Amino acid sequence: MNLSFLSDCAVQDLPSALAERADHVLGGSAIGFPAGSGKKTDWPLQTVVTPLLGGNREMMAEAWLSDVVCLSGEFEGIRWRCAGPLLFGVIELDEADFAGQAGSSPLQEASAEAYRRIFTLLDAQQRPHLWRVWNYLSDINMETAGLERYRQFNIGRQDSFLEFSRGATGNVPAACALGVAGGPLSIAFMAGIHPAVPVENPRQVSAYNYPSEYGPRSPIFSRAVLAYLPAQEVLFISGTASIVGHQTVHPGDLAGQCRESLANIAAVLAEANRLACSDTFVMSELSFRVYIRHATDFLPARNILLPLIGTDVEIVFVQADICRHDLLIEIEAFALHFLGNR
Ligand code: 3EB
Repeated sequence: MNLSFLSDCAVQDLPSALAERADHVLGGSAIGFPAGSGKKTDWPLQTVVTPLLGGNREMMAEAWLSDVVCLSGEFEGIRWRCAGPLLFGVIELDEADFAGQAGSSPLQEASAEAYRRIFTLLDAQQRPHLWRVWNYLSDINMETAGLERYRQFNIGRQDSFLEFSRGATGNVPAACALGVAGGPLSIAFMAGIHPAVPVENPRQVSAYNYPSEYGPRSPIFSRAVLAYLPAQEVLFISGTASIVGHQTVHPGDLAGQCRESLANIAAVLAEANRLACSDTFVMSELSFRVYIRHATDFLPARNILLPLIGTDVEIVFVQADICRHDLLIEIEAFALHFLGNR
């Protein structure tokens, strides 16, 4: 089974881009503001309702494609598809459906429940290893009942990892966690039969070891993972920000944060290349998604990033809130290599 990626496609072009291969679509994401009816796909599609920056379109979509026909299913609100060793799914939970209790907010409960359902599905489908997770929630920096919502999410996420006896350190997926204006807790995930190889950043404390000043429970993600299909190596680089050690650096300085985020990606890339089996991964071949807190920072951020990354690269710019109030930008990336006959 081989994986491919359909990048940055105008949503209205999606049906024709995927014509004849709709049963080969593992899943995908659409970012922007849905125009008109918002037709439902029959494959898992994560819809992220937040402004796209810089394009002339309201919404764009990306999709993961398999060269074999996918199997589809639905489980406790998760829409999923499977192809070969891979499973991709999307779950959306409305916080209003969770009561919350003393010491546990509705968001914390929704987060724990979402991961519980994901782990239950992955175990049942025998693709237990999470490779990559995309988390979106509303008002991520808002404090309710004395705790920032991102920190509430982290409690729920960690609770479920522990409940399912999944380590909360070391072998954990690549991820991102961003804030959008409203809507449900939305989590997309890719998982496999085989565990991914975690990659950390020597310039940063591992997120799962952050000290308690960033919240009562640590975030659970690896800085990157290398994951394997029979003939391919996939590199997922997690959301990467202007953090050195465990501290935010260059607060209030967009240019500084852009450069530091890229220095972190370069460091993760070097670590990944130490472990990788295929040809060296280089910055200019990556597909990037850049999250920018203030839409007005788009042009200056692009003008700083493009000369450093390369002008002929795939980059989608999106407005989203970053999980620390002092972070202005976060960058994630991935690449897909064929394995040689070594
Ligand atoms: C950081 O390095 C920035 O909670 O899943 C990046 C990637 C960040 C993933 C997550 C958070 C997450 O801490 C924030």
